Amino acid sequence: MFSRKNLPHEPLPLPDRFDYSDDEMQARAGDFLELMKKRHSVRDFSRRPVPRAVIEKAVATAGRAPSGANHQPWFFAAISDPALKARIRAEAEAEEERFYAGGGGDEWLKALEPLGTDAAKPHLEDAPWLIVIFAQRWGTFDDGTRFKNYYVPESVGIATGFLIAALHQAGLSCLTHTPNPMKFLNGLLGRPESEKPVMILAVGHPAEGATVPAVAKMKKPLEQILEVFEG
Ligand code: IYR
Repeated sequence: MFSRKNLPHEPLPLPDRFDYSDDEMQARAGDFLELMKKRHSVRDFSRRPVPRAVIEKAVATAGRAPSGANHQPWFFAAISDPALKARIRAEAEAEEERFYAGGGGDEWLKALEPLGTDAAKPHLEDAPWLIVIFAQRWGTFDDGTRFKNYYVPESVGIATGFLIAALHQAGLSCLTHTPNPMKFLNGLLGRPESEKPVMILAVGHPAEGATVPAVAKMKKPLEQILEVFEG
């Protein structure tokens, strides 16, 4: 996509513009908050399939996120192939077993107690889609030479937020999953050394009887996450 040739700065008129009244803005902000309040991380997935086109739209949404120097330092691998999901599960569970056997350290394991998680990750096969998110630590020009990316974790984090919101808007649930280390995903998915796997997102419909841990409902109140310095 990028070439060594200099791209001049070319200002274009803002292509899209919204012009809501203050009341409309208030209503829309409230509607979106209500929608996002209904997002819950789900650990038990139904095997109901999800059309590929929905996943493609959600990933396209993620690709609209802002990024450092607009380098878009992300790559997504979407997997519905059962054999590949099974291999990812096996590798992830092997890492998780080490983690839960003590590798994670006492403090971390204690912090996870309220979530009720353990090394078993059946969702990696039950969920119809796994989306693996890679961060591109550096990019490569058309001529094969490297260029730097900037604010990579921030950019990929924002894109992942867009992705999760887009999946939720489509009526799907997901679980962010981060086996540690995740290097095995480069091998399984044929991704280059320049890319660091940052997360596996299991995506689908919740299973009948899916639960959420009570602790997940405890969100910090606005007063604890916002201080306003009004003029
Ligand atoms: N990767 C492990 C452990 C884990 C870590 C955090 I931080 C969580 O919020 C949840 C789990 C696992 O997926 O079980």
